[in-house]
Amino acid sequence: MPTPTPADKFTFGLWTIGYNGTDPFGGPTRKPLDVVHAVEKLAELGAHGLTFHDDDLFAFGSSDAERQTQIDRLKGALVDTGLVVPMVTTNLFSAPVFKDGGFTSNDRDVRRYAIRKVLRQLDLGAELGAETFVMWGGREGAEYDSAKDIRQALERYREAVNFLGDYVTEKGYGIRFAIEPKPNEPRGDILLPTVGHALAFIESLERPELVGLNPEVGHEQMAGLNFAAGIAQALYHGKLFHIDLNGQRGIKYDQDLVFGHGDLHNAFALVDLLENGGPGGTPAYTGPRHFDYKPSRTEDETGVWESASANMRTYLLLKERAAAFRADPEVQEALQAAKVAELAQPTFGEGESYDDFVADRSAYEDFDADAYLGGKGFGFVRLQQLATEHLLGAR
Ligand code: GLT
Ligand code: MN
Ligand code: MN
Repeated sequence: MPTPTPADKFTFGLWTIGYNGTDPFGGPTRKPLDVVHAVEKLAELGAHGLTFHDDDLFAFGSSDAERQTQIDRLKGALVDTGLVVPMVTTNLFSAPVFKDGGFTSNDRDVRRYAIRKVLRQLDLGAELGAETFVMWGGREGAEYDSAKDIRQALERYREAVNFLGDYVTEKGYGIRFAIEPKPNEPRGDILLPTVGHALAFIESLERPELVGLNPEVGHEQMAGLNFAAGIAQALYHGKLFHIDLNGQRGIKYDQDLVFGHGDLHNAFALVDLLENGGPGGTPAYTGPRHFDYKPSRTEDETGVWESASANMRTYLLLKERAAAFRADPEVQEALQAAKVAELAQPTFGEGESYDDFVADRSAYEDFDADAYLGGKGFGFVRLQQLATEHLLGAR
């Protein structure tokens, strides 16, 4: 069984292991988790870092002194354990003031307050050496179409993110922003619901280079989308700034299961992509492997730490399986037969002109399109079966 070490760059949200089991139908099933204990346990399990919302560390409405006490306690635990804080984020969704969102609330005073709350957390993130600031806009959305002018909401979102980009630039903070899409929950419909929506939005910003994505496995899967494929597109656009790993079983409420406890095939494809860069590549992503899961409310504290370990173990097992898949000569042969590498070949020849192309009889006149009826199969199913057998440890 592989053992996690800090070199694996596994990180956890304080709100994940700290989830007390509250859901819309019942209250807590676990007692509050202290941050110092959380850091010590994560270090013991081999994690690299901790991430947190302001309100995870010091309750909403804390005095400056209470806030500082908690920051100092966290700092002490980080020094004692060597854990780092590579990412922070702001809670703009729990307090009643954010019931219609933060950056895009219809209420202008709320929007101004939300941005001030973010600035405080950016200052703290910079102080702790965070490189990424996640923006999950769970309350940025609506239940009713006539209640929200979506175009103006996006304009206010832009205004906020542009302002934050100016802020970190002028302060000289080494922080980039990562937008986390989600289709719904808690709002009926959330703004920037998928990776694709967020990518388009980012291009509309004044400093698009400062803004990327923090896609979450379950959130794309809630929209019925292929997470590994979405990650590949985020990488293609240079926008995979951070990642939230977890598990989800189909299109339903956000489950936040342990990584791999959902669509295991897609988790295998994802780890293969992150670690091996897809066919014939090198690691495609070098940032933190961040787990954003919820230990099920059925678990006691022992179960919390077992589930934290399970995330890391599953990731490492999939990494081993992906390496074995890549190294298998039969897989290499199946990839060849499936022409996977041929897709890297440009469709047009170097310097080929429109006239050259039209004059190429092999492209059309002499091309045997009929050969594809009953012949020229790609063997993709065989390839998928080989992946399945590696995933099952049968090869
Ligand atoms: C919340 C949400 C997560 C986000 C967190 C960051 S908070 O728990 O469900 O997906 O990543 O704000
Ligand atoms: Mn989630
Ligand atoms: Mn998340």
